[in-house]
Amino acid sequence: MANKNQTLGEFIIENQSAFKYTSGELSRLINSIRLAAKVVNHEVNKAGLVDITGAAGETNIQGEDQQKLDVYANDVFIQTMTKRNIVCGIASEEEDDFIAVNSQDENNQNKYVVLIDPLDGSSNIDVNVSVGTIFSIYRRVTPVGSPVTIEDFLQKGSEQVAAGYVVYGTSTMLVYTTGHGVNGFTLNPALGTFYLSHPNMEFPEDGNIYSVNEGNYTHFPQGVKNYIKYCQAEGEGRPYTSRYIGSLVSDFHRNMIKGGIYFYPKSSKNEAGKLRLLYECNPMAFLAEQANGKASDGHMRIMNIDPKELHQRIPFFAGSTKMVEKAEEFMKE
Ligand code: AHM
Ligand code: MG
Repeated sequence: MANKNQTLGEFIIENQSAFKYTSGELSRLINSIRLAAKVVNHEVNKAGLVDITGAAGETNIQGEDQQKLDVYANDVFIQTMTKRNIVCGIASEEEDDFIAVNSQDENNQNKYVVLIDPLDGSSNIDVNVSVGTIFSIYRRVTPVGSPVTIEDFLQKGSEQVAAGYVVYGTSTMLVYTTGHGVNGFTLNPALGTFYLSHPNMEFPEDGNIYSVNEGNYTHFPQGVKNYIKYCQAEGEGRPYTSRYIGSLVSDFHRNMIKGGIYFYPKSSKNEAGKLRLLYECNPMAFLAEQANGKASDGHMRIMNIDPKELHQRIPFFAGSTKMVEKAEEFMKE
């Protein structure tokens, strides 16, 4: 049972026995994500102070290479996981191809691959608006001791073993699931420790917040336009209120606490929407379902979609179950 004020470290140990495969490998992996998140958090917090938000490839006054924070976060997560030798493969939104981590070594018994969006919503960094990290963990499907292949990464979301996000916001939180509900931990920056602050997070079944980039309105399919008009019309609990940060993690996080729907539909500008199935939609869908919510592409369950390529994009609707179902009704028309 989740105790408030437990540290994330204590929580991981205590819940290890709840996993089907209890070699401790998944616990070590989540621990390394926790560590990398703290490093990235430290850097994100300094973003306004140092000249770190400059373009990648520039050199700062000390002669150090400047990195954009998204490049920095990518390096931190990849290095933390590869140096500790706890995964056999990593795919990142920032990398063209997946990275094999000693996967051909017979002594490498690591079973997990991680897919990660190291810094999502990075266009918000320069203006001090919250950003996030999203991660998704699968068991490899190819045999241990052989090189990882694309099949290990192109798995349906329903095969996820764990998923989560870090939101670098007014406070920094790590929220994750291993398929037994969703728990949220808040970082105490003075101690560098995450504490369980939000046990058993759940989307309210219904809500009154809709989050979409309405600047794309004229390019949306008719079903989406009609749904937006429905959100704005008088009715039971309506008009809804519109909230859009433009940072998926933050919009999703708020909607999970307050009740709402986030959607990034396809448009005449983006045939498949904008968000990536593997790095963004699947992990958020796993969290949504584990928190009693729902995630769909407007027609079908996100986690049932068979991925075709690493950087595949997909329309995305996620949030309070009744709201997502309502949006799907409009999409059918
Ligand atoms: P990114 O991975 O390039 O940061 O893009 C993903 C982000 C999401 O966090 C956010 O919800 C969306 O893009 C905002 O897009 P837009 O500016 O088109 O509304
Ligand atoms: Mg992203």
